[in-house]
Parts: sequence; C-alpha cells; structure tokens
Amino acid sequence: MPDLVQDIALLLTYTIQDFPDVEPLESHFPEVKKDGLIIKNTMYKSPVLRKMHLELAEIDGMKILHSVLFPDPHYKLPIFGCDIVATEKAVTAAIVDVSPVYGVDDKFYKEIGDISKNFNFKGRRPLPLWGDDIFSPFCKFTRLNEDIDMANFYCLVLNYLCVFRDAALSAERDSFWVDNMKRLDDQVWYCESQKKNDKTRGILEKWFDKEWADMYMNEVLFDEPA
Ligand code: BLA
Repeated sequence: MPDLVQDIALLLTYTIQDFPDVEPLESHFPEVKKDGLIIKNTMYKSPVLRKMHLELAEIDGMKILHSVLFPDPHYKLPIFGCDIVATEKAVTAAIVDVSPVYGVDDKFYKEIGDISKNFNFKGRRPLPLWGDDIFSPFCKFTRLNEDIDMANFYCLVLNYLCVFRDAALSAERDSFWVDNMKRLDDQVWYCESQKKNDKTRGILEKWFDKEWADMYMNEVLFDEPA
C-alpha cells in the first residue's frame, strides 16, 4: 500500500515552503511523544497566509496527517484543509477542501468545481453535521482501499493545492475593514466547527486526557485568529 500520509506530507511541505517570504511560526508543541505515540508539528506563516500547519501523528501502525492553511483575513482566500487517517490496511478517512470565507470569487470555485468533477471515489463517506456548516460543495471525504484510489486522491490534493497556491500568489490586500472582519469571523466559525469533531477529540482524549485534548484543540489545531 502506498504511504499516502508521507506523500501528501511531502507535497504540502514543498508547497508551504515555496510561498514568497515564508517564515517559520513558533510551535509550542514541535514534538509530542507518549508511549508509542509521536506527534510532529511544523508551522509557517507568510504575509498572505497567517498560519500554515502540518501535523503528523503515528501510533501502532496508524498514521494521521492534519493540515490547515489559514489565510490572513485581509485576503479573499479560502481555508485549505486536509486530514488523512491511515491504518496498515487502508486509508479510513481522507478529506480535502478549500472552505469558503466571505468574498472568495466565483472564478476560484469554478476552477475547483472543474477539478472536483473529475474525482469520484467508491468509498465516499457522508460528512458529519458540523462539516456541512463549513465545507464547500467540493469537499471530498472518502475511504480509500486500493492503490489507484490513493493515487487519485493524491492527484486531487495536488490540483486543489495548485489552485489555492495560484490564488494566494495573485491575491491583493483588501483594505475594507468590514469585509476583513467578516473573513475573520468566518475563520473563527471554521475553528469552532472543527472543534465539534468528536473523532479527533476522542482519539486525543484516549492518548492523553480530557484537559490536554481540550488545550491541544483550542491552542494548537484550531486556535482562533487574534
Ligand atoms: C475524522 N479525524 C477523524 C478520525 C480520526 C481523526 C481518528 C476518524 C477516522 C475515521 O472515521 O475513519 C483524528 N485528525 C485526527 C487527529 C488529528 C487530526 C488525532 O487532524 C490531529 C491530531 N479534521 C481536521 C481537518 C479536517 C478534518 C483539518 O483536522 C478537514 C479539513 C476533518 N476528520 C475530519 C472529518 C472526519 C475526520 C470530516 C470525519 C468525522 C466523522 O465521520 O464524524
């Protein structure tokens, strides 16, 4: 079975580090180790993207990739998000989306829609309710069993990421504060909704405890923009 987590981690790392004027963002938890568990966090920022986060976790043959690229709300850019949960036998959950915020132009979603049409997965899974509140109509959530499905999912992420990157490279700063506040609110809502994911919370609570899981979700994964 291909190592989709590793392959997408490399793709994201190259893409993130290639943004103009990118700088490391200090992470309070660059590495967490407990029993057989290891979590690694890398974070970057750029003038256009306020937080680019890649997290990799591994325990007992299970691998998890979590990545969110949060734009600076001064730019009309969506939020890129990807989550992959893989066991030794299959990828049980693969999710990718460019989630809408106020003012992202139709051209962006036209391009994403054209890509989305070309990727349909047999293992398609229904989104939880909290996901319906934040994801775009082009969010893909699927189980992946076969190598070809994994290759297709990689290709999908690559394509979404290219469109996102191009939009970020050509984005112009919006000086209208009301619209910037709307986008800030949309990011807060995105984080609030993601924190309702009982599966992420559940596994963190199992590895650590309730307090730690809360702290980690609030401060590392989905801290709200200042
Ligand atoms: C599901 N996320 C999951 C699952 C696990 C995690 C174990 C269940 C897998 C399954 O049902 O097969 C665990 N994900 C983690 C952990 C971290 C993580 C521990 O990121 C980090 C430490 N989640 C995100 C992002 C998105 C996301 C950025 O962090 C989407 C952009 C989505 N994860 C997401 C969704 C599900 C999921 C939609 C399915 C939830 C459900 O079916 O109820």
